[in-house]
Amino acid sequence: MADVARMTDTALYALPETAECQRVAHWLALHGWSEGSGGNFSVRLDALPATLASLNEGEPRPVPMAVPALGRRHLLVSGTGTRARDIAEAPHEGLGLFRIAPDGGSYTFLAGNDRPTSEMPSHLAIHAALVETRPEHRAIVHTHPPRLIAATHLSEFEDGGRMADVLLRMQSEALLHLPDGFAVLPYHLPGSLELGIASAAAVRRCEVVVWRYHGALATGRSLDAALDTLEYLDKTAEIYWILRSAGITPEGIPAAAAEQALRAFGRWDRYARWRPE
Ligand code: 2HA
Ligand code: ZN
Repeated sequence: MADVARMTDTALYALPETAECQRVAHWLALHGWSEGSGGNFSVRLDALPATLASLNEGEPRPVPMAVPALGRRHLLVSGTGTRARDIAEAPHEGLGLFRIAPDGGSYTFLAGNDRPTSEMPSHLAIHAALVETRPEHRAIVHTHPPRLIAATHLSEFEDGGRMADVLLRMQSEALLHLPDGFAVLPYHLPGSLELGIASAAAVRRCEVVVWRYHGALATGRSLDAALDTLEYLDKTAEIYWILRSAGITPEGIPAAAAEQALRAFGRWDRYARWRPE
């Protein structure tokens, strides 16, 4: 038994995605965004090495909403109650590997930590939406960047489109990286299916979803890419609060300059689709 467990851990360690999880968990902790056991992440794997693919599966666990788009696929998921800083050091203890049933109605545990994140409903719903809308996005990072969360408390940002426009016009690179803007969801119960359904609908339109009074999530080709995106966005919130703390209400990049930059990079149409009047 101990030998099987050791072999499984070794196979889990050998996955390139595990190294990615370690790297990103380390940075989430360093940023101070994933405090304690806050935040979670997952990567979708379409194929597994034989050592992992042939493992005995645990009992099927029903999913709160069927996700047929994920049938037969695998998710490497951070575990509930796990710390990012611990996953960085001992990924086999914090990460779990799960297989979705062919009909998308349940999943089974394969290896690692058998208790997935409390936000599993969101991860499942979002991955299902990604398979249909941009299958190259295999990763989801959810974390709690404080400057961004603080901005969701402002009554002037009750309109999420306005919040996205004001923040993204704090810095040219952020605007160019996120021409689709970001969605801001009303407050939902953490871990709820409602939060998952609303998030999955939002990721069909853009790569970042801000959960009001809670945190943010990004999708990406890799966990590193999703973290990059959150870093670009967090930088805008940092600039915004530096100025507000100095008593200045920033006007942001002038509209004409923003348009010029977006047109120069062929991204104007994507921004024009959602920007507030
Ligand atoms: O994992 O961040 O949203 C703890 C959370 C729940
Ligand atoms: Zn959270």
